Amino acid sequence: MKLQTYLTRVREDVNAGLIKYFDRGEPLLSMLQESIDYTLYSGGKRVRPAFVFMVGSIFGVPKKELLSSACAVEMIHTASLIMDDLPIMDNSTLRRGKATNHQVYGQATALLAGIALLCKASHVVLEDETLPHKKRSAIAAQLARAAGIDGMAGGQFIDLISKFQEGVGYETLKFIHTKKTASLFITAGRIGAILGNAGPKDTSAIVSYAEHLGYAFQILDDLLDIQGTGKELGKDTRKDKINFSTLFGPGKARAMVKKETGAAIRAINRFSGRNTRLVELAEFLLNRHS
Ligand code: GRG
Repeated sequence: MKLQTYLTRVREDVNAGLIKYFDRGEPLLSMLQESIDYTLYSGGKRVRPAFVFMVGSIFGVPKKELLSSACAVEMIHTASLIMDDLPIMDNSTLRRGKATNHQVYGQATALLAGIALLCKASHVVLEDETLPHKKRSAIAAQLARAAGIDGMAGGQFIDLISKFQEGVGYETLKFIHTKKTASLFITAGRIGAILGNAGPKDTSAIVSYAEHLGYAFQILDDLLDIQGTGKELGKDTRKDKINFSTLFGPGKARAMVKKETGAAIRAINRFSGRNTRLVELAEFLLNRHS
């Protein structure tokens, strides 16, 4: 099966899961649910859930045991996009070619949609009856770590304050990218490894792949931001932000993306024969335009 077909199937499975996990039975909450669904179903690539499925399949985990985690990482990702776009953060008006959540539903509803998604992520895993309790709590701990101060919230904080600081360089950017973006990829990979009862060496190989991939992903995201148009990307472009491309130039940033993608692929050599999808995913992300 071609990667594009695989990703379409992941999107269908994840969309079905996301429908199932929200109750939608309370009319008083319909606007909050609408705000959640607005961003949840606005055309994301679903690469993080795809990564959960890919890692799970390396270790032979049945699809039904991966679904709650795949949906959970997408919920956290969606929450982070809604919050990232808020006026107090990046103040964006466009996301995936549509008005941002707060532009449509207002800031308070958008914030609550983000919080609800964030909490729902661990909720669905902790109540997943296909999984033993020990795995449920191990996965919930990973999700909480990815979202919190050790991950996305911490990375976003440094990203925001670095705009007002002198001398932001390579190390700070690496910190921001690893925390803000790679964390959720690392967690998605770790979860696949937990579900697959992977040993320490296999888990570190997956973590290393995810770290390099997530790092490359953010460098390219920023590069597309300065090179692409808002129309191509479907979001506001921010040419004033400090990142690899603005600091070292687009050529060096592109070279860095290639180098990190190569390192990601090398990290999973040990799964030779079972790693084709992960190699395809890394190459797909390297060649993406949005
Ligand atoms: C709510 C977990 C949480 C954290 C709060 C706002 C915030 C702190 C962190 C922001 C993190 C963030 C938005 C990082 C950028 C990651 C990134 C490059 C996103 C784009 O991912 P794609 O291209 O998006 O996969 P699609 O649209 O395909 O889903």
